[in-house]
Formats: sequence, C-alpha cells, structure tokens
Amino acid sequence: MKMLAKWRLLSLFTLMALVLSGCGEPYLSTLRPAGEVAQSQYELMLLSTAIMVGVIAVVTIIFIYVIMKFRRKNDNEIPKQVEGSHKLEILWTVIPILLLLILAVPTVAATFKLADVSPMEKKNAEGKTDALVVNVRANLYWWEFEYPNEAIVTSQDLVVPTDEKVYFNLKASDVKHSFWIPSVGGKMDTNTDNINKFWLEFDSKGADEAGGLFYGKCAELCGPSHALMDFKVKALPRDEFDQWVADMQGVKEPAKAETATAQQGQEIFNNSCIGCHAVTPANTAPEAARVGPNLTNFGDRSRVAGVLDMSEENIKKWLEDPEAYKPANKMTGKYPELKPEELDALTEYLLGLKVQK
Ligand code: HEC
Ligand SMILES: [Cu+2]
Repeated sequence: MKMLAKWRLLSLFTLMALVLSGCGEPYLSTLRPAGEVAQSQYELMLLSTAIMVGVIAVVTIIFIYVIMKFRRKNDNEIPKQVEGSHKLEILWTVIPILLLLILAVPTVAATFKLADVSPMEKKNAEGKTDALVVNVRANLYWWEFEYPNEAIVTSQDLVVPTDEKVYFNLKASDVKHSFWIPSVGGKMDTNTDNINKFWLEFDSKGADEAGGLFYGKCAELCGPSHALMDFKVKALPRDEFDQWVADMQGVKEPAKAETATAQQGQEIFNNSCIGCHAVTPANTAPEAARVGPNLTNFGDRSRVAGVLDMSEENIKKWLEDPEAYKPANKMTGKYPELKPEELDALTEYLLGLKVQK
C-alpha cells in the first residue's frame, strides 16, 4: 500500500514536470517561429528529431524482437554460431550514411543561406548600405543598438521593421555575450575582438500575435546578472519604423524638461548621470562615453533596465537601489544617494524622455 502511494506521488510529479515545463512567456519560444530564420531553424529541428526518434523506434523494436526470439529456452541447447554477414554489414553502414545525408544537405544549405550577409558589404553612392544594418553592442548587463546609416543609437528596446531582412553586426564591449531572440532566430555570440554578422527577419503575422513585442536574451553566461540581461524587440510596419527613425533623428539636443519638477530632475541628471547616459541619439559620442544605456527615448521603453515593468514606481526602485534588481551591474554606487524628492524629480524627467508622441 505504501509502495503504491509512493508511485502515485512520483507519477504525479513527473506529470507536473512535463506539463509545467511548457509554461513561460509564449514569445520566448523557439517552438513558435516568427520569422524566416526561426522557421528554417525550427524545420531543421523537426527533421533531426524525426530521424532520431525513427532510429530509436526501429532499434528498440529489433532489440525486443531479438530478446524474445533468441532467449535461452533450455539449458543445454547451443544456438547456431554465425560469424560475419555481408548483407547485414552493408545494411547497417548504408542506412546511417543515408540518414546523415538527409540531415546534412538541408543543414549545410541553411547554414550558408543564414550566413549570407553580402548586402551589408554593398555600399551605394552615399557610402551607405541599402540594407538595414544594426550594430549591436552587448555590455554587462545591457544592450546598445546603433543604426549606422540612420546615425542614431538606442538601447534596451531594439526597433525594427517587419517583413524585411535586418542585418546585424554583433560585438561585445567587455566579456563574451550572445544575442538571441528565441522566436525570431539566433543565437550568435558577441565577442570583444571580432564582429559576427548575421541577418534576421521579423514576421508581421508573428509580431501581431506577439503584440508587436519580441523577447531577447543574452545566451552566454556572463556574470551574476546574466539571466537578467534581457531586451525587447519592437517590430513595426515599415512606415511606422520610418516615422520612429525620423522622430529619433529630430532630437538634436537634450529635450527641455517641461514641468518645474522635471526641470529639477534634469538638473540632477546633468550633475550626476549624464557622464554615463546620453540623451541625444547621435552616435558621435566616443565609445568610452557610452558607459550606460542611451536614454533619448527612455519614456517609450517597455521595461526599466530590461527587466522591470515600465512604471513610475519601478523607475524609483531602480534608481534607489539598482543592485537589488541586477546584482553587479555597472551603475550601482556611481552616483550620490538620492533623497525621495530627488527620486520624484528624476522620475518625472526620465518619463518625459520620449520621441513617440
Ligand atoms: C557609472 C555610470 C552610470 C551613472 C553615473 C549612472 N548610470 Fe544609470 N545606468 C548605467 C548602466 C551601466 C546601466 C545599465 C544597467 C544594467 O541594466 O545592467 C544603467 C541603467 C539605467 C537606467 C535603465 C535604463 C534603461 O534603458 O532601461 C536608468 C533609468 C538609469 N540608469 C538612470 C540613471 C540616473 C537617473 C542616474 C543618475 C542619478 C544614473 N543612471 C547614473 C550607468 C550609470
Ligand atoms: Cu551577457
């Protein structure tokens, strides 16, 4: 009776583990591809899984058949002794070769297709590429996205147009990270000493289902806050994307705070924060000055520091104690402690940093 209870509990836990492992953000899954790259990666995954399951099934069936058929039936019988079989040997050499070919041909073809970044090299008369290029710079524990043709920089929320190829230059500024948007494709390492390149396409249908927001992750263990090194991707129709670019380009100098409280916040910001955070989108600042996320459009972002929901309260929490939300991040302890009224002022100022009206 006790034994039975134990088994019941065990099977319950097994079932729960199976079912609960399906929980999580729906758009943080490679199993729901939302772009050409993710789609071909998904199809390769299905193909290799099908082949592997097929092999296991056939081998298991033969194995069980042989155990049953050739088991020892009485003590003194010695079965017929067989040595070598040409037929069998050819069979078990040719079948795996065929299976590997079926797997290899589409894999190699896809590898070359996904690595084709030739449009990044083709420059037009202005010395720019016709293709949309984004330079990704990964930092402990945040992301910078620079659009070299458009001459703008943003952080944390990558903004892209849907249904066209977006080309990426990937680089890290400190340690190795990895750029991954599970439902759209990737991942690819960002290194400190070379630039990796690839392209992704963001499906408009997938974007609609995801509410226009994809989830991105760092996929290379990089430090205590690695698991919190998240970013979001806003996938917009081309015309809205163009509008966003124009709005960003329109910010030539730091936006003037409108209310008295926000002005007070701007003053604190200019004293304590501007050394690390730019509030203009031009990518003219030397890399060393880009120590923290560009905040030009901070008020438009979906998260604070990539992980907290965007709200007044969460901004204050972050400014008060960034360490509590991202251990070992590079902002902790680098500015004077803030009083409640300074927090209010800074928050109002930061929320006013918007380009999308
Ligand atoms: C030493 C450089 C430095 C200073 C000084 C600094 N920060 Fe930061 N800040 C950072 C870094 C680095 C991050 C990214 C942290 C992370 O996500 O790991 C950050 C993140 C942030 C974020 C979240 C950004 C986003 O896009 O979600 C806000 C808001 C912010 N800082 C505001 C401030 C304010 C306000 C001050 C001044 C009181 C300030 N910072 C001072 C380096 C700095
Ligand atoms: Cu990382």
